[in-house]
Amino acid sequence: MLYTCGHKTPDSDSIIGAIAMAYLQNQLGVEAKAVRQGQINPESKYILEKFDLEAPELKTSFAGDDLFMVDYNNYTEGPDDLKDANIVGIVDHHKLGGIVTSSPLEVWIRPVGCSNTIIKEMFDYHNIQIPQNLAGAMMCAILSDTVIFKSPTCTKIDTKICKELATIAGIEDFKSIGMEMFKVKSAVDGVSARELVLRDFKNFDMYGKKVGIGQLEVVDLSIFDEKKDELIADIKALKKEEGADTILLLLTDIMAMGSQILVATDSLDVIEKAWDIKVENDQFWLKGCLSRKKQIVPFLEPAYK
Ligand SMILES: [Mn+2]
Repeated sequence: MLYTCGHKTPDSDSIIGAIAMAYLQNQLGVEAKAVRQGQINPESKYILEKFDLEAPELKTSFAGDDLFMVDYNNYTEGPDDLKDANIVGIVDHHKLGGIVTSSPLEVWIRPVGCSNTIIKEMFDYHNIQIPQNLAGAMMCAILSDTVIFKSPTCTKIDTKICKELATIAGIEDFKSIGMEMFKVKSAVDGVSARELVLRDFKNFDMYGKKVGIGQLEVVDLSIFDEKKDELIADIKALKKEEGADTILLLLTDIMAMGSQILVATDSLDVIEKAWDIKVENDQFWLKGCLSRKKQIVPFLEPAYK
C-alpha cells in the first residue's frame, strides 16, 4: 500500500493534494490511500463537504511504509519516523529541505503557487481524467494557496491550471467560491487563541534557532481587534513551551494586501533587521505581505546568519 500524505498541520493543499495523488496512483494501477498527519482545518472541511470527498484518515507513523510526500520536502514537517519510511515520491513547491533517500524516487518540484497545480500537470502527463468533484477541490486548493491569485507565489501556470480545473468542475464563478472559502477561513468566534495560532503553523530551523511562524488569512483584520492581546500572550507562552527563539503570527488581510505581524522573540534585533521595521507593542505592519514562503522566511532566515 502506498500512502499519500501532506505535511504536519495540514492545509487544503496538503489534504486535497493527498486525495488527488492517491486517485492518480490508483488510476495508474498502484494501490494507494490518502492520509493526513493532523487535524483538518475549517477551510479544508468546507472544501471536502462542498465537493463530497471523504476526509483522509489520520496516520502519524510511517516506518516501513511506502510514502508519496505531498506539499513538503523536509524532515521537520514530516512524521517523526520519516527517516524509516520508504519515500517513493515528492510533489511540492517549497525550497529543498534536506531529505535523504536510500532508493531512487519520483520528484515533481516546481516554483509555482500550489502543489495541486503540479498534480494537475501529473494527471495531464499520464493522460488521466480528473473527476468533476476532485477538480473542484483541486481548484479550491489553488485558490487557497495563491490567495485567489493575489499572492506573489502565484504564477501564470497556477491561474491557467485553476481555470482548467474550474472548467472540468463546471464552475464559472470560481472567484466567488474563493471568497466564500476565505470567509470560512476567517471565522474566529469561539475558537481558542492556541487553536488560531496553530491553525496554519510551521516550524523552521534558522541557523540553529527554532522559529515558529503561524498565519491566519482573513478578509477583514478588524475581527482580531478583541483577540489580539490574547494572541500575543499565547505566542509568548508557546515560545516558552517550545523553547523557541521566535514565534510570529501573521494576521494577513487579503483585501488590504498586508499582514499585521505579532511577535514573541528573544531576538528583537534580528526581526527588526529582517524587514527594517520597528516592533511596537509586540507587533508591526508589513505592507504587501501575503506569503510566509516568499515574504517572511527568505528575509528572516538570512537575518539570523
Ligand atoms: Mn502548498
